[in-house]
Formats: sequence, structure tokens, C-alpha cells
Amino acid sequence: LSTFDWEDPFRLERQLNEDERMVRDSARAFAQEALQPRVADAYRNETADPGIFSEMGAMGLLGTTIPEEYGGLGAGYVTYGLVAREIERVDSGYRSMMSVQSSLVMYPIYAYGSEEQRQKYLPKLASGEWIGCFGLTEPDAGSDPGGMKTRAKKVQGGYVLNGSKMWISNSPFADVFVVWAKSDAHDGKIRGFVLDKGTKGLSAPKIGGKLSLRASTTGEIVLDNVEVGEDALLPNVQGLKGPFGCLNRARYGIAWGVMGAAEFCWHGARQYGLDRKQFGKPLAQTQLFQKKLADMQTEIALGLQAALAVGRLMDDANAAPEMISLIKRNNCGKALEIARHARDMHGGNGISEEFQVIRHMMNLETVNTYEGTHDIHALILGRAQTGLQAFF
Ligand code: TGC
Ligand code: FAD
Repeated sequence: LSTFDWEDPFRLERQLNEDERMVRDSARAFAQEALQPRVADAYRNETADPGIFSEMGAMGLLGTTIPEEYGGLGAGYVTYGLVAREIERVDSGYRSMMSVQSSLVMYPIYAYGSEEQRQKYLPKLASGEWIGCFGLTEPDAGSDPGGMKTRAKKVQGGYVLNGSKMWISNSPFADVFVVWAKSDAHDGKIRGFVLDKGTKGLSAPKIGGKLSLRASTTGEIVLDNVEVGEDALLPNVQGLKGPFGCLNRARYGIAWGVMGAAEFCWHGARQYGLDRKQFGKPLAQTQLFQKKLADMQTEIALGLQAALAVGRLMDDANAAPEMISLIKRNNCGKALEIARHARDMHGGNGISEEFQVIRHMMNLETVNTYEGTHDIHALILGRAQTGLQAFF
């Protein structure tokens, strides 16, 4: 038997190939050098620097799985997950910016778009010159997106869109809006539309006052008689499977990403426990502290192995959406629990921005909710094993 590496209990490192490690290393360097120094101010002031998109683009971190001919990296889903983990090690909001652009904007244009749409949008989204957002959720339709009220009405040469979207990452500074609406020309089925910033009737006010995910900008999308041509319609998908096809990818990335945030909290709590003495000995020398560290190590090691297993299946075109629900739900719930414990283990310092654990904890409340809440994924898994629908 060989030695145990406490930071990498199951030797994840050896389960990656050289290309995956190379992209991971450059994502880690970018995250630590370019993102880490600005996150405290961004979070405190509730501002996201839109310039981050072109910086990520220059590093090849946008559209990791999109083919190179459209400006992507042409890499696999394990690589995409590793990038998400490194970005979210700094902040869930920065990972959000990246994963919306890659999985929720570039992916649908690539998978459901016409060749003209791919050529027009993908290279500029990959470079970060254009910023994208994804509008599915509405004020009265969150967990149940099929209840959306946004409508596309057929007119001569195109469509007129009316409705509003709520809680949309990146929307206040987005150039490209992927919006889902029920279309009267398609029997009321949900269709995707790609809208350009500046189109008459399209606006995206910022939502202020968030106490979570403050380093990512969130807004509404208001569609007030927005007239678009036929070329705005994503031609190759209809029904809820359109947005869900994108969500599968983003949820998968989140399962990796939250493990990065959890690792940060775990390492921080361990170091704090080694440095801080109470009752004449390091906190890390107490049984309760060590039990918490062991729980963190165990959940993170298992969560990463599960994400890797699903990533390999995705790269093999052999993954099912329920597998993604399982890892999204588990890893978000576990990361949130780890962040809460890490906050507690830092004592009073745990509430200070300097130690960062409370920022991760607050962020993970959002991540546990968006892209399907913890309980919604339980219902997806419950339905898969009982055959019984418990949503309504
Ligand atoms: P249901 O009857 O289950 O399905 C309707 C149609 O959709 C298909 N489908 C899927 N296709 C591909 N992948 C999946 N994961 C799919 N899930 C369902 C299904 O086959 C069916 O197709 P068809 O052809 O038969 O019509 O739909 P339902 O209305 O009963 O849905 C129930 C439920 C709860 C599963 C679903 O609505 C759900 O997942 N709700 C959660 C909503 C959600 O995740 N919203 C996310 C908004 S975007 C976001 O949060 C971005 S934040 C990003 C960031 O900032 O990082
Ligand atoms: P609800 O659906 O109203 O849920 C409230 C509670 O009820 C939850 O606990 C839920 O689990 C529970 N619940 C709901 N239905 C059931 C049921 N049948 N049985 C039992 N319990 C149930 N959306 C986008 O489209 N694009 C984005 O870019 C985006 N970014 C976001 C960024 C942030 C910061 C946030 C907070 C949200 C974002 N969202 C985005 C929206 C997000 O996906 C929704 O908030 C999420 O899907 C939950 O919907 P809801 O907020 O309407 O909550």
C-alpha cells in the first residue's frame, strides 16, 4: 500500500489525462491571479466586472466543449467540470458568469441553432466580446417553467415577444439573450429565441439587494412587444427539452464547481484549526474539530468521484439527466453544509470577509436553489425510481 494524500484521498489527479490537467492548471492560475484579488470588492459592492468575460475568453475558458471551428476549446465534459471547480474555488458568482455563457447560451446556439446563428454568435461569445444570458424563469414560473407566460406571436416575417423573465444571470450587461417563450405558431409549444441587445422593447433592469452571489450580476428581462425576424428562432428544438438540454450541462458543471467552493472552505477550516489555540492546544487537536474535517474530506472526495464518473459518461454520450440531478443535488447540499461548518469552525472570524468562508456559504444558498432546487431534484429522482409524479 502507498501513502495517503489528505488533499486528494482517491488520487483524482491520476484519473485525469494530460490535456485535462493542463487546462485545469491554466484555469487555476487564472482564477487565483485574475479573480481572487478582485472578489472581495466585487462582493462588497455588488458589482461584476464585465471585462472578466474577455479575460476568460482569452484563456479559452468560455465554450470549453464547443468545437474549435466556432471558437470553442473542443474539449470534453471532464475538462469543463475541472474549469468550473477552479473558478468556483474563488466564487460561485464567477462560475455562474462562465457557466451561463458556456452551457446556457453557447450550447443552445450550437445544438439548436442554424449555421448562420452559429457563425454570427459563437466566436464572439467564445472570445467574451459578447456576453450572453438565458431567460427561462419568470416571476410566476420558477420550479415549474412549463407555466411560463411569455408568448411569441407570429407576424409577417417574424415574431412579436411579450413577457418578463426574473432572476437572470448576466442580463443587465448582456449582448445576447437566449429567451424561451410559448409560440402560437407552434401549437403553444416552448421555443427558443436569440435576441440582440438594443432591440426595441427589450430591457434588462438589474436586481439589487441580493445577499448572496453578489459578485455576479442578476436582472430581469422585460419583453414589451419585441419584434424579431424569423432568423431569431432557434430552429432545431421545441418543447421543454430545449432549455432542459442546456440545464443538463450547466447542472453538471455546478456539481464540480461547488466542490471547488467546498474545498476552499475545508482547507481554510483545517488551517485555521492548526493556527488557532484555545485551552492550550490547537483547535485541530480536538476530537470535534477532526470529526468535522473528516466529514468534509469524505464528502468532497466522494462528490468529486461522482462528478468525474458522470463526466466520463457524458464524454462517452452515455449519461442520463437523472445522474446529473443526483450529483447536482448531492454536491450542492454537501458543499452548503461544509461551508456552514467551516464558518462555525472559524468562530467570530468566520463572519469576516477576510476569511471568505461566509461569502462561500452565502453563495451556496443560491447554488442550492438555482438550476433546480435541492427538493426539485429529489422529486426528479423520486419519480425515476417509483414511476410516480409528485410535482403536482
Ligand atoms: P417533464 O414532463 O418532466 O418534461 C417535459 C419535457 O422535457 C423533457 N425533459 C428533459 N429533457 C432533457 N433533459 C432533461 N433533464 C429533461 N427533463 C425533462 C421531457 O422528456 C419532456 O419532453 P417531451 O418531448 O416529452 O415533451 O416536465 P415537467 O413540466 O413535469 O417538469 C418538472 C421538473 C420539475 C422536472 C422541471 O420543470 C425542473 O427541472 N424544474 C426546475 C427548473 C429549473 O431548473 N430552472 C432553471 C432555470 S435556469 C437557471 O437557474 C440558471 S442559473 C445559472 C447560473 O447563474 O449559473
Ligand atoms: P419556487 O419554484 O417558487 O420554489 C420555492 C420553494 O418551493 C423551493 O424550496 C422549492 O424546492 C419548493 N417547491 C417548488 N415546487 C415544489 C413541489 N412541487 N413540491 C415541493 N416543493 C416544491 N433562472 C434563469 O432562467 N436564468 C438564470 O440565469 C437564472 N439565474 C439565477 C441567479 C440567481 C442569483 C438566482 C437566485 C436564481 C436564478 N435563476 C435563473 C432562477 C432559478 O432557477 C429559480 O430561482 C429556481 O429554479 C427556483 O424557482 P423559484 O425561485 O421560482 O422558486
